Amino acid sequence: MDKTDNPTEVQVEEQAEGQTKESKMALSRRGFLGAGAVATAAGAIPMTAAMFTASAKAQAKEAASSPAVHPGELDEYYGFWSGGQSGEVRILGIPSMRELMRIPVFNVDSATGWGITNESKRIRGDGDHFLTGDSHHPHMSMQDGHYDGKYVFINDKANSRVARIRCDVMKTDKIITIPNVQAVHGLRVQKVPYTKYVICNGEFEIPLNNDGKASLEDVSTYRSIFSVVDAEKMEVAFQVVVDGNLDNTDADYDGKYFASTCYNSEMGMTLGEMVSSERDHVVVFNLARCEAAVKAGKFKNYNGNNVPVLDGRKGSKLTRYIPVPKSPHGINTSPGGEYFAINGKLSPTVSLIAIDKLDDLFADKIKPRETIVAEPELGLGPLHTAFDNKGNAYTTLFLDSQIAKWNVKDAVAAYKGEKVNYMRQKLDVHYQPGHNHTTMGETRDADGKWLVVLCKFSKDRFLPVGPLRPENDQLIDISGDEMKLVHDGPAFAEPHDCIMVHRSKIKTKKIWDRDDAMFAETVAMAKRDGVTLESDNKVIRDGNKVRVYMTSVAPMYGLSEFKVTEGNEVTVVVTNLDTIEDVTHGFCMTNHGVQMEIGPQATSSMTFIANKPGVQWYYCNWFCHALHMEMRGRMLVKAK
Ligand code: K7E
Ligand code: CUA
Repeated sequence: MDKTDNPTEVQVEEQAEGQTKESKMALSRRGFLGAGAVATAAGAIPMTAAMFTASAKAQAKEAASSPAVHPGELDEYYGFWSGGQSGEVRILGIPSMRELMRIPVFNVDSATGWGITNESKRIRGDGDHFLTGDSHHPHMSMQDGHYDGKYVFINDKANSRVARIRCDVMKTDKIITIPNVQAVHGLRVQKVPYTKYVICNGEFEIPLNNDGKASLEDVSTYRSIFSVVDAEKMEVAFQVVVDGNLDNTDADYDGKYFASTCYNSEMGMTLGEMVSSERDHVVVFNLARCEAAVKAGKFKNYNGNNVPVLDGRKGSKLTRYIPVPKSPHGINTSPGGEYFAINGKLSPTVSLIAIDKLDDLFADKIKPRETIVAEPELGLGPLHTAFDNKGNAYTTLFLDSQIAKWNVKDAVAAYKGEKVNYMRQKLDVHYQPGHNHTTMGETRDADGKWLVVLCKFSKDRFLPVGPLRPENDQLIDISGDEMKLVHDGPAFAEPHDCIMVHRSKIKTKKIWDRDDAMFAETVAMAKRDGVTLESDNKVIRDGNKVRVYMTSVAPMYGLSEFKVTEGNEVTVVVTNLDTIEDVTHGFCMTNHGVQMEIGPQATSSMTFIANKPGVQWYYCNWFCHALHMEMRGRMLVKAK
C-alpha cells in the first residue's frame, strides 16, 4: 500500500495529532480488529483525502441532532430486533431506542413462562425440548411490498427452525423445524403480491440423507438446501437443492425471483477450503418454474419426509448462478425493486444485480455476469446495505468500522466508465458493524429518516462490565445530506438484524379475546372437564393427574388452597378475569421451578409434578395491585 496516498490506521493516528488524547486513543482502538483482517481481504482500497475529511467532519458533528422522545411521548417506529443467541425478539421504540418488550421465541423465559406453559409448549412443538436458539433475521409480512402488520418471522440458526410472531398480541404463535437442512440462516419474506412464502437458507452442507451412514471424508452427497415455507400454514411448501452453500437471501418486488448468497461455492469443509476460490456466487430462484416443477412431480424426498425437494443445481431451469467476488454475505433488494445488492465481505465491493435483466438470464439471452450493473468499491468488509428514499445506499464496513453512504445511480454510471464519484460520506461507527437498517427500508415505503447500525463490539463506548461487553446499536440520522450519529444503544447478545416499522402499520390488542387461538386447546380441555373458565374454581382428579382451575381478579385467585398427593401430575389453569389494560397476573408455585404470566382476559396453564411434600405457597409474581403481596394461596402436597 502506498503510504502517501492511502493512510493506514497508523497514519490516521498521526493526522489526529491536534486532537485530544481520548479521541486519539479511540482511533487506535479502532485499528485493533481492522489491521489484522486487512491481510485476508481481497484487497485494500485507497481512502482518499476527501473521504477522510468527510469522515472527520462527520465525527465532529456527532450528537448534533437529537432522537429525544420526551416523557409521555410515543416513538414513531416499532423496531423488531433479533436477540441472537438469546433466542428472542425484542421490540424497541425508534428513535428513542428504548426497549419496549421482549418476545420469547426460541428461548425459555422465566418471566412469561414461555417454554413452561402448556400453551407455549404446544407452539414450540417438536423443538420444545431445546432450551436454546440463535435468532438472526426478523422480517414482517407484506402486501404488495408494504408491511401489512400481521406477522414477524424469524429463524433459529442453531436448531434449523422458523418462527412466526403475531403482531396483534406480540407473541410467537408458530414454530416449525425445517427438515433436510442444517442451520437455517438467511430468512426473508416474499414481498409481492403478498407474503405467501417465507424463504430461508440452509447454511451448513450436510448429506442429502443425513442418517448417520455418511462419512466425514466423502462429502460428495453433501448439499445446502433453500426452503420455501407457506407463511399461513407454516409448512415447507418445497425445497431446492443448490450448488454451494447458502448464506443470506432476499426477494424481488415483482413476485418472480428470490436470490441467495453463497460463500462456500467450493463446498469446502475447512476454513481454508471455503475461501480458496476467488469467486463465489449468487443463486437466483425462479419461483414460477419451481412451483411448476413441484406440480409436475419433478421432485424427490429425503430423510423419510414428504417435503418436495427440487434439484436446482447448475444446469437446472429453476436457478441461475451469478459469479461475484469471493465470500459475499448480505443481500438487500433496493426499495424501488431495481437491484439485488450483494455485499462483498472479503471483497471491498458491493455488486448490484439488475433485477430487470433476470428474465433474459433465465431465457439464456445473456450471460450471468451481464446482470451486474455496478460494483462500487466501498471499503473493507462490506456486510449489509440499507437504502433511503433518495437513491442512496448505506453499507456497513465491518473491518473499517464505518458506514459508507453511496449513490446508487452514480455507482451504475461509474461502472459504465463515467467519471463520477458515487461515494457520499463515510461515518465512523463503534465498532465492527454487521447489519444495518433504515426506517421502512426493506419495503416500497423507505423514508430515509433513520439508520440503525448493529455494531458487534462496543469496546470503550460504555462503562466496562467485565470481559463480556454489550453490543452497540447506533442510531444515525440520515434525513439530511450528512449522516449524523445521534445515539449509542447497548444491547445484550446479539442483535444480528432488525427492522423498523412505522407505527401506523401495527395495531395491537389491549386485552386478550376470550376466543383467542393461543389458549383454545386449554379452553377445550376445561370444557371436557365440565369447567367454565370464566366462573369456575374447581379441582378435577383424574387418577394420578390433578387439574386445578382457578380465576384471578386483582388481588385474589379464585382458589386459596388445594390438596394433591406427592407424585401427582398437577396442571394449574388460571384465567385472568381482569378487563383492565395492563393488569397482568402471574402464577408461581414455590419450590417447583414453574411460573407464568396471565394477561388480562387470557387463560394460561402449566403442568408440573408435585414432588415436594408439605405446604407450598403459590403467589402472583406480576405486580397487579396494592395487595399484590397478599395475592397467594396454599397447595398441600401430602406425603405418599
Ligand atoms: Cu444476517 Cu449476522 Cu446472521 Cu450478517 S448475519 S452480520
Ligand atoms: Cu396478581 Cu400480582
